[in-house]
Amino acid sequence: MEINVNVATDAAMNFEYCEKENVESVTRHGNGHINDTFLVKLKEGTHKKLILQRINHEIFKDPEGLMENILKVTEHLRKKARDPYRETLTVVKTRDNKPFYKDPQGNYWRMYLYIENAICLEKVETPEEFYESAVSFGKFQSMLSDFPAETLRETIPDFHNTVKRYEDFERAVKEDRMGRASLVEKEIFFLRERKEEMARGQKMLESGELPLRVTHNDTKLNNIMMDSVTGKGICVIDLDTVMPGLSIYDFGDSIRFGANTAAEDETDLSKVSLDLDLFELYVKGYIEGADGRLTDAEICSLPYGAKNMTMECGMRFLTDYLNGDTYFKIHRENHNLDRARDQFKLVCDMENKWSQMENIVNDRRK
Ligand code: ADP
Ligand code: GN1
Ligand code: MG
Repeated sequence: MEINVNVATDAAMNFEYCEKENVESVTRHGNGHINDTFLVKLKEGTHKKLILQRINHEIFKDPEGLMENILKVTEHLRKKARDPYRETLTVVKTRDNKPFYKDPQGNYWRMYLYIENAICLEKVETPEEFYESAVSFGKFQSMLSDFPAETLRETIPDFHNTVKRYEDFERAVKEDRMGRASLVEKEIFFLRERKEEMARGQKMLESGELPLRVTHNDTKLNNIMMDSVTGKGICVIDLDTVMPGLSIYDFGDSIRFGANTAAEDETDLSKVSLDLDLFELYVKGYIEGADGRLTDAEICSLPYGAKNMTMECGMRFLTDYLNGDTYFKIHRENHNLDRARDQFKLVCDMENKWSQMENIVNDRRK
């Protein structure tokens, strides 16, 4: 359901700083697949720009718990930041001092201070930017290494449990609600062939080979704000999915999105491949940013994290295509199928470059 700007404007009026006569404009903002984001501009005051978001409560079933997580995590990060209002998100409260507003239709809204003089990149423009994003996500990992993970709610249970994701996929094939399964036999076969391999991460977690960490779980390049002058990574945003998880998956999701030579939904698959130079830079930045917190087993499993996140994401897009495009926002017919094919092409390219990926990572082990 597309949210109307007028509904967003009414919601904005419930937050601090947003008296009716002071609001200049409310406009749609950003490119996310899940929430609805708006930029609120004010006529006067210290904070002239604010970010207003409708939390997608079909997907995040416990928006109150989610906001509690975000408050806890941002408080923790704020204590470690040099410039707390730029280096971490600041939740703007409602006038009755709540971290969200629930409108009469049942929509949940939250507001953040706008981070000024910073940009979000949809694709890698220079290798340095990608390196910077790696350092930021690595630091995020290390800054939260002393955070009590057990106090966090699981905002989407089994979010990167690839075994569960595989079961969802097989269910979608079986139900075939839209009659689309026969159109994607090749893609279904592709995933079935890789079922065992996809379960490996979960097994390494259960056996204790890989530790449970506080992770971001959506480490796309566009979830980092970069300083528009220095190009340095300043703030990790989009904290809805911060919960316990695997560090190799945070690493992997960044590679999936940022080291792809094409966009996530490119239809010309000849353009899709893994950029090994960017992969190498990200390995370097992530390990440096994590500042000694990653175990040897985690470092060794980074290539697997990249491949498995790409496979899982492709599988989620394909599942959504089979289910009738109910989860990810789509902007054209077959958009989810295009995205899935793109991810599977990237997986194939990683398989071709596997020994090079392993060598790059091995060179960084102590
Ligand atoms: P989604 O979950 O839909 O991806 P995000 O929280 O990532 O939502 O926000 C979408 C976009 O809004 C971001 O890519 C960024 O451009 C912008 N944005 C979000 N929070 C802020 C902020 N505090 N300051 C400035 N821009 C922001
Ligand atoms: C979604 O909201 P956005 O666009 O940052 C999704 C991620 C996927 C990503 C694919 C909560 O992220 O898991 O990797 O799309 N977020 C959720 O682009 O499912
Ligand atoms: Mg985002």
